[in-house]
Amino acid sequence: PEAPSGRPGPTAPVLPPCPDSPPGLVGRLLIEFTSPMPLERVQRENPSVLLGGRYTPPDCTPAQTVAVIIPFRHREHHLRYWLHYLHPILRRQRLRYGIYVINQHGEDTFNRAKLLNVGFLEALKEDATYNCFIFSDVDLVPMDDRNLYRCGDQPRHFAIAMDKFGFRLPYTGYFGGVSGLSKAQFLRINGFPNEYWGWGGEDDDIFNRISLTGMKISRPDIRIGRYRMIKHDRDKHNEPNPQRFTKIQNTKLTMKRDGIRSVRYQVLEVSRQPLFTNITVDIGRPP
Ligand code: UDH
Ligand code: NGS
Repeated sequence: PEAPSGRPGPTAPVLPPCPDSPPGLVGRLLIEFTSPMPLERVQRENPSVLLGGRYTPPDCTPAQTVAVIIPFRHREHHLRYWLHYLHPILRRQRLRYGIYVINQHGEDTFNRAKLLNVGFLEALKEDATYNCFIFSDVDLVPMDDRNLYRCGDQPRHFAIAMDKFGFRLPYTGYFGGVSGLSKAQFLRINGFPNEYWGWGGEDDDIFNRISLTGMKISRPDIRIGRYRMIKHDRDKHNEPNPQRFTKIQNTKLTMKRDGIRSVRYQVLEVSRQPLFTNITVDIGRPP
């Protein structure tokens, strides 16, 4: 029913805007990857997450809608830890969000940045209101819930103090691991490159795109941007790409033709799981 004012009545209360600093954050977290993490347990412990890994705060209206995009192949046990740790954190951060796992079909060479482009487009097909995109590796878990997974007026780099780098940036222009761009920022750089097959360089190309369009990376405090990475061996079919060094020299030329406006792929399956949406995609193979 509608109230006389024309606003929604008592059955649809208008919630206040979510606060800039969410109450109930706990700060530094204990993160470990030793005890096994069955998916059934993670599902049981996150009953407020809706099908497909969607969540909306019950007590306030968030300013943004956040799509979390995870590039993926054969990392099921990492994903279980990621979901176990991240869902409660994102809830405490009072985010309206959805989790999209972009699963590369087949055994051809892995292509992280192209999968992230697919995630951007497919998330928007699911919900056109997404206006903030967080791109996260599946093996990175923040150690502090004050590292807010939101977008700002500049592209954001979240994973700035990883355990494997001694809790420092490995180099000033590092933009790997976990990053976030608003929809407008992402479109302004023509998205991410599609032509980095195998390991390395694609994050540096993204950094170049951001710099070349006159934007600046924003980062959290070094004490807050801490991460644990799940230790793992090198994956099959993701060998270091020997072309990466020359490619990152040419971003200025290639970013106009290679990006979100030119990405070609075929979605094979969209499966809404209790804690995430799994999108299996054929992205082709290197030329
Ligand atoms: N990814 C997959 N499956 C793969 C390859 C990559 O899911 O087969 C995803 C995953 O989200 C991963 C991300 O892409 O977190 C980045 O790839 P990566 O984890 O291979 O990159 P990283 O730098 O490791 O973490 C490189 C190999 C390190 C070997 C270390 C040996 N001790
Ligand atoms: C740089 C890579 C990046 C990579 C970073 C950290 O050298 O893609 O190392 O790598 N750039 C090039 O290869 C051009 S890591 O230590 O995580 O394996 O993200």
